[in-house]
Amino acid sequence: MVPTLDEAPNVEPLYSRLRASLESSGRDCFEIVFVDDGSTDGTIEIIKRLSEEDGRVKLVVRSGERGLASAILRGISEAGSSYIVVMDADLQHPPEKVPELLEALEKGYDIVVASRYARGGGVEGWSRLRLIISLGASVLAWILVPETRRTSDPMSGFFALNRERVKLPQKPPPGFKLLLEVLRLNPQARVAEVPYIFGSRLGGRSKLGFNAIIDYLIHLAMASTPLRFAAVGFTGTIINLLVFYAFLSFGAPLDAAILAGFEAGLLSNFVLHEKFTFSHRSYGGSAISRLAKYHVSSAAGIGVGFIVSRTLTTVMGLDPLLSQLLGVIAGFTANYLLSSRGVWAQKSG
Ligand SMILES: Nc1nc2c(ncn2[C@@H]2O[C@H](COP(=O)(O)OP(=O)(O)OP(=O)(O)O)[C@@H](O)[C@H]2O)c(=O)[nH]1
Ligand SMILES: [Mg+2]
Repeated sequence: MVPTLDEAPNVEPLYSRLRASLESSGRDCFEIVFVDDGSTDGTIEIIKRLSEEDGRVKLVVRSGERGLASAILRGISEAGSSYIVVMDADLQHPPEKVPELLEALEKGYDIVVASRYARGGGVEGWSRLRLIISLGASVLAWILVPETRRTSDPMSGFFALNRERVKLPQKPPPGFKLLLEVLRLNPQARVAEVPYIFGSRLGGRSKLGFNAIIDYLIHLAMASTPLRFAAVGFTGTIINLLVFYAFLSFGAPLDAAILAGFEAGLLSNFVLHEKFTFSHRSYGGSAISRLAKYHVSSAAGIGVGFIVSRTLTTVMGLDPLLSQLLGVIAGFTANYLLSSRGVWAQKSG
């Protein structure tokens, strides 16, 4: 499937090369779905003509809707087959690589990423600034969205997937990077890579602007399981303090107020982790057993935080406030790792 927006000089050469590459690999039975968001440069007319000449070319024109990720989702839903390849119209994604992507799907991989950063891949004609931005964006994804670590190029716009085995987002993520969302939603998926050289645009002009960077950062923040975990922890702390204060105001003993505050924060965190933080995973066991385990991981977090804070102050002579802060970070990390790998661990297979 190919999203298009003002790509008039490119669609015909793309069609010819794609067709030649598929046919010479022995694949006659395919469909090329173009999703256009109201091009005004004649793109639509060219694709219409191609579709009249070749029944395997299909055109969807959306009006009133825009956005690359949602256009791709629409294209996938319009396509008739289980094996889907997503690629740009401007020939930066070489059509000659498509058979390799399909072969990997045929071998049983669920997601195949055409990667600029795998051995043998690369980019052509990029300025130093664009290289730095792309590298920075990859590093951020690696840190914030661990599910992307299965590929060297989670921001690729050139990828293939088996629609029967891959869960797609209900709503399009903000911005350009649908693959990142697909990787996040399918932590169990088998991922393969095919290296390629990202060429220069054949014709037309780029739609990638500054807004794409902002959209990407918003997307990363929303897609990041550790950040979600931290945000939920923050709400839990507020609930803890509110319940603690309410208990004290009603004359409860201090110990009871402390424990009630912790338990209320923990329960609310638990519900939010189930419904929000880890909602994209399929995890095992009963809710009761997860709740019990979450008590253990939270207690372990407090224990680790206590030991770190205490050690830094007493043994290393660090400022107590700084030690306590580092203790909080260590405790948070311990709780996150135990929760993510124990309580809500993704079931394999
Ligand atoms: N349907 C649709 N297609 C879009 C939209 N924005 C971009 N595209 C298409 O998505 C593909 C990628 O856009 P590009 O502008 O080439 O982005 P890029 O490859 O990251 O940037 P360049 O290297 O500058 O070309 C192209 O085929 C565009 O025509 C959109 O809002 N709707
Ligand atoms: Mg491009």
